[in-house]
Amino acid sequence: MTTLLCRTLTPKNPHKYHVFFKTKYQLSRSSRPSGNENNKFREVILPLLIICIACAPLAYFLSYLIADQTLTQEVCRKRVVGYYTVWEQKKLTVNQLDKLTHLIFMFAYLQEDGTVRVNEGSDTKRAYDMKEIISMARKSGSLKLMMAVGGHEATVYYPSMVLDPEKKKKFLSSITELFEEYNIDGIEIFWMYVSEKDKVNHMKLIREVRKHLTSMKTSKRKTDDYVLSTISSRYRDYRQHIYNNEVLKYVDFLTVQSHDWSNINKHVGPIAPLYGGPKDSIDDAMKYLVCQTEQPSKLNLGIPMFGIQWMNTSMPIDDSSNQISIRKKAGEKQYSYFFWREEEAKTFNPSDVSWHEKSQTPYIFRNNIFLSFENERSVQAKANYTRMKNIGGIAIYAIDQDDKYVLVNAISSMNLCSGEDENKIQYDCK
Ligand SMILES: *[C@@H]1O[C@H](CO)[C@@H](O)[C@H](O)[C@H]1NC(C)=O
Ligand SMILES: CC(=O)N[C@H]1CO[C@H](CO)[C@@H](O)[C@@H]1O
Repeated sequence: MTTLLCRTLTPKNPHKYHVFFKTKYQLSRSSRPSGNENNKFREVILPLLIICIACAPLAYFLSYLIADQTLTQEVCRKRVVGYYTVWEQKKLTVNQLDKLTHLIFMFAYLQEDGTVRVNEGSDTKRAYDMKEIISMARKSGSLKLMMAVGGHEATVYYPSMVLDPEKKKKFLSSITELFEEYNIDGIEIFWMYVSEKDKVNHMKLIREVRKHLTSMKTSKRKTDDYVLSTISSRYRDYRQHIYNNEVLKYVDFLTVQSHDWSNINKHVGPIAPLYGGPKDSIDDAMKYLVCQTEQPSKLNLGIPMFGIQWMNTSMPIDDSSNQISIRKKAGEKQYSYFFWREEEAKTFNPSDVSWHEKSQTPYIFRNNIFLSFENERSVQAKANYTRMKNIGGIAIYAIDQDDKYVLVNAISSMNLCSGEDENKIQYDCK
């Protein structure tokens, strides 16, 4: 009962509690009670004070417990970004959107002539279906809707667009149209593999797009800034082709795409290894970016929701390279994608799943086929990493590839908040 009383008197924020308590204590001291007042002090206020003092640690502990449970990602502003594809079949649910801070529709494709558009037909339908569901989810929260501008082939179109003033004009005006057509809050420049020679142009483009968004905001009399983000590869060969410090001045966040198509056929091993390998693990890429920019709060750790299987492989995984060996015949397709929940329903036997300690990922090896994917344990390891290393958030690639939302739920059940200053560096950068 007394606990309850004190509990109800205790504001949730422990700091406020201290202020509250101190003020009351000082008040009763400074009023210097005498005579009747003194008796009243002894009979009423003092016992109450003692009770409160006695149960303060308990109340504090309780409020700490409760605060810890209700501490949403929003409180500490950690991002949970979900990509949503045009090519999968699965529909969005409002429930699923509750767990996200940003939803990124991919793709609004960059065309050869510089224009950007959502493809006619099923892509456009999917975009409008998404808008319908989003309108409900947005009423309850602060979900931001974005579109990824580019596509996996845009690696070719971006470099030619940035060099051609006509194409660039079309690019910027079709971005304005995207905002009008789909009522989005922002865009992501999805230029996957920036080459060394495009390094300056890439940075200038990001700067120009930010400028464009700012003037759009002014002309539309919006109060909130539009969101701008971009991506980087975890591979050393590519991540060095971005002026990260410059780019971070203009973007709200940058996602490290931990899976990487450019290397999928070359490197056979865990698709998104947290540790291990020579210089290309997620840990290595994150450390590189954090140490270079000193802005961990602007980075996201990307987590792939799809799995890959490689044929004709042989074990073991070499920890020093994070790779396994593969026999190749010219022209032979060596890999395919799968979704592990689907696969699990058909052929997975939980006892077949092994754990690779170094990369912190699960795998199955059978009949010389190596299957790499994410499960609850590996996504929790990545969420834990995000918190321990004070990274700004997580990006799920893509939410419609996670059949039963098992992994999305596993991620959102984790507390990503470190409680540290948002740009506190948790790496030894020397
Ligand atoms: C979380 O990360 C820390 C340090 O990075 C590690 O020591 C700890 O074992 C991790 N916990 C889990 C549950 O993965
Ligand atoms: C080079 C090699 O061994 N190729 C084999 C890879 O796996 C497929 C499917 O199991 C075989 O058909 C190939 O001969």
